[in-house]
Amino acid sequence: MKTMVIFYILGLFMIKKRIITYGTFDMFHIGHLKLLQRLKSLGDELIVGVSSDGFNEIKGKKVMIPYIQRAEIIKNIKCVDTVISENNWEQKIEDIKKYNIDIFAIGDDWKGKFDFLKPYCEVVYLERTKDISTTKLKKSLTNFMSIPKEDILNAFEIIEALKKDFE
Ligand code: C2G
Repeated sequence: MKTMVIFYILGLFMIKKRIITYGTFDMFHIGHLKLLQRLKSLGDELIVGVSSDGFNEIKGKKVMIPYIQRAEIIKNIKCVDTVISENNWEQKIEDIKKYNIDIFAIGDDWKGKFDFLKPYCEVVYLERTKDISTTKLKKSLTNFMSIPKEDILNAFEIIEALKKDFE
């Protein structure tokens, strides 16, 4: 019994390591997922600031998926514990204090940009996942959508004809 009480008290004092990150997470892809999973492996609790539509306008970023849906997607990622809205550049210090954050972490495309947070918590930059980005996805979609419908239909006809030749 005594041991159990000791363990219980110890558990109470067990310090939970809290991590925070921020991002747009538009057209959620494997790069986003791998980053969130690696972030969670740095500690116990992961808080994600999802950029609001208004903030993305400030960032000059055109977004396909509105905030409400991006936040819902991130909220339902297993390794994410809490989602907050990112509305401006200045809120990070307040968030770090408010959520008692141990680690601020983000992809290394932001390397050095958030070093000003070092007086408040550990700052970590993680390597991005190669060969995947929302920008690239948008470009391929635009290219695909720019192909005239007739050309696509013609291509299918040619493939159909070739298929018959091979049968
Ligand atoms: N990311 C990654 N690998 C990729 C693409 C993205 O690890 N192939 C990471 C980025 O480095 C970032 C996160 O996924 O940490 C979200 O990326 P974006 O949605 O592009 O976020 P961004 O618009 O850069 O917003 O205040 C900080 C900003 O909100 C960051």
